[in-house]
Amino acid sequence: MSQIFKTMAESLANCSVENVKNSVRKAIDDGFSAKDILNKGLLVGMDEVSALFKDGEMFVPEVLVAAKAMQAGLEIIKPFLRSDGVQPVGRILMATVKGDLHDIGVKLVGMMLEGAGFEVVNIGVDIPTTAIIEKVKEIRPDILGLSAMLTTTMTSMKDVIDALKEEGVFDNIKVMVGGAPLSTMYAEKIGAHYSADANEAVLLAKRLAKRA
Ligand code: B12
Repeated sequence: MSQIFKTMAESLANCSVENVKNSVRKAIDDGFSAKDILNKGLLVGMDEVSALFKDGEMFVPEVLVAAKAMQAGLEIIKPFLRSDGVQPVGRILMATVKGDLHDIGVKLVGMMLEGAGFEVVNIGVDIPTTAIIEKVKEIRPDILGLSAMLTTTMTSMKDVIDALKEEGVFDNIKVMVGGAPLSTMYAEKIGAHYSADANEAVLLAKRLAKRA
């Protein structure tokens, strides 16, 4: 692996926002692709953060700074993930469900979808079911993307789908779900489509929007 990606991943795990930004900028200047910066640098660093958090070697305040560093890195590569001047291939509304504050993954998925030509409207984290339904009615997206990272919040996805059915809008929309505790089985059970990561999410969205 190139030294620059090693530095990037280490800086992320060390919670150094400035060093992450500098190494991402350097990698761009050195001609590395946004895809490589993401897959070989930033996501490797985030995996390390996840492992340290899981093992109790890193705590919430540090993970928050690492998350800031990740988002700063993503912001720098965002323009390079986009294909400019393309007509939107579909509109996607994205939200992290009620009680859940995780947004790195859902933002990354949103960026990749934008790069694939979708119009993405992300309404943020900890979004109550009623607010999601209101927004669906307002902007009428082709796809609704829901994210949950906690076993305690993933159940809200079913509430959203039940509410879509009650409001009579479920048949006009496809629902895509993602997040660490989810699975194809759970998604199918609640009437949604699952993808494990941002790359798969793009393929799935294209399929759901009947563009692939
Ligand atoms: C960063 C992080 C945090 C940060 C979040 C900062 C932020 N702005 O997002 C902070 C510090 C706030 C946090 C808090 C907490 N966290 Co946390 N967190 C993480 C951590 C380490 C990394 C998550 C991450 O960003 N990964 C990187 C991104 C790129 O990956 P991703 O999120 O999985 O997203 C990808 C896919 O899931 C998918 N995807 C995601 N969303 C969507 C949506 C759609 C539509 C699609 C198609 C795909 C998709 O595509 C993404 C890109 O490839 C995970 C560990 C882990 N293994 O996931 C724990 C983890 C999720 N957290 C956990 C816990 C327990 C908590 C806290 C309860 C801790 C506490 N004691 O307070 C709180 C809860 C706060 C809350 N109410 O939400 C647990 C959850 C356990 C569980 N099964 O419920 C985990 C798994 C850690 C662990 N092993 O214990 N956390």
